[in-house]
Amino acid sequence: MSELDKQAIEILNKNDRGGYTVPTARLYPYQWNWDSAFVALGFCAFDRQRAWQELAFLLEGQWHNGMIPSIIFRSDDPDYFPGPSVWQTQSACATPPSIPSTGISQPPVLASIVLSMVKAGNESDLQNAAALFDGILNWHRWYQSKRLSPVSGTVVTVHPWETGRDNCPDWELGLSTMQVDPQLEAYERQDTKHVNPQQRPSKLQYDKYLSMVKFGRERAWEHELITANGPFVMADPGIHFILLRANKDLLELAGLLERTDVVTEIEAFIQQGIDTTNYFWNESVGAFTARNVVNGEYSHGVTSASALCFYAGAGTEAQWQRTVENLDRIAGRVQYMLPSWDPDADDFDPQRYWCGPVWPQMNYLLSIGLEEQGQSLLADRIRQDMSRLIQRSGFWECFNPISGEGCIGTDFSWTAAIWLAWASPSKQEMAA
Ligand code: 9WN
Repeated sequence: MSELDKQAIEILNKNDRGGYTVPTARLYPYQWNWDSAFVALGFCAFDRQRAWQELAFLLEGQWHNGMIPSIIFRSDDPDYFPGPSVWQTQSACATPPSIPSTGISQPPVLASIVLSMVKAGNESDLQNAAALFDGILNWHRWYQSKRLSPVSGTVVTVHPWETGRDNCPDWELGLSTMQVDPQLEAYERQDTKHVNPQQRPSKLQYDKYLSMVKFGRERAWEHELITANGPFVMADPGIHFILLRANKDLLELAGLLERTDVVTEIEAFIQQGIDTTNYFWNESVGAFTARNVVNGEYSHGVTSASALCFYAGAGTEAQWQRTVENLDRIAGRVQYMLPSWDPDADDFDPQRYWCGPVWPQMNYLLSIGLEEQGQSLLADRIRQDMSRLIQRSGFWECFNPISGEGCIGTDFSWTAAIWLAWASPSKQEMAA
């Protein structure tokens, strides 16, 4: 075990709050949805029971309608804004969730991570997966019903925070067709007190994020209503491809668990995902990009989510070919792959959050997909670059793709987990 392997284990143990793990102390003091799924992969390297416990705690936050929220508020921590008193799920919802939370979700990587834990495990892992199966299926049902737009025919998102790629320039399209709520209450941000404000979203972006929260709260968090009439409705290739892959993996899991009763239903979800993939194809960019469902407008750059088409196994040969050409172009512009936003776009910023930095959990998903679809050179580069970034700078939230410096949060859980599960050279030797 290397020194960095030990450090990664220490970080996960340090961020453990007794059954669930915070992404990093102070800046993000709660349980986050997709963070926890990646964290479980990391725990698998040294404590499989703890890994399953992380996921069981995540499911505790599930709503009656199936949604697993983006953040579960087991306490009210003054270090984070907006906390439970802003989301008001307990007072606003007709049937409140058992634990206070946000009223939105996050990318559904859970089914895929559970499947990979089962494949690498034994009979007891299968039993743990069986206990989570219906919860995960109900979450996917929520996407396929409450987040399905009749306008685009795709699953959509109603808040940039729901995409996990919070202030990617993709979302400027949807932000530009909405107004800040004139009755928005005064508020005080906490994030900019913990980290460099230059690396975080702007004040105007926050005003709009909070206007969306106000809209949802005032509609009692009725998700169908928010999807139909919300101030921000966009189609995200990230959620689309992750959900499509998750449905395929859930189907495989159903097979392993002999759940024949749900096979036809999950197959229909997969077909729906395949049939709507073309909605995201942006011919002028040569990649799958986000779209504003309100007016059909396409985003103008290649993102790390664009390249998740390989992970989902979706798109045509020609679309994949053009995507690879774009990835090769980007590889020539940066030292470390894959930046979250196109380095040739005007609004590229290598230090600012989702406007450029490389994100460990994205590299993990991207590399799996590229490898599966025969793009080994790109898959290896993305994995080696992640490994080099952590060896150079440590366990940061994300990294500057040009200088390799770490950005935003330190001692970050998903970075430690991705290291242990996939990027560490000792892990790579074992896999070889
Ligand atoms: C809002 C926790 C989360 C990640 C997201 C990342 C960031 C939160 C924030 O941190 O979002 O959910 O306050 O900026 O964008 O992907 O899950 O690590």
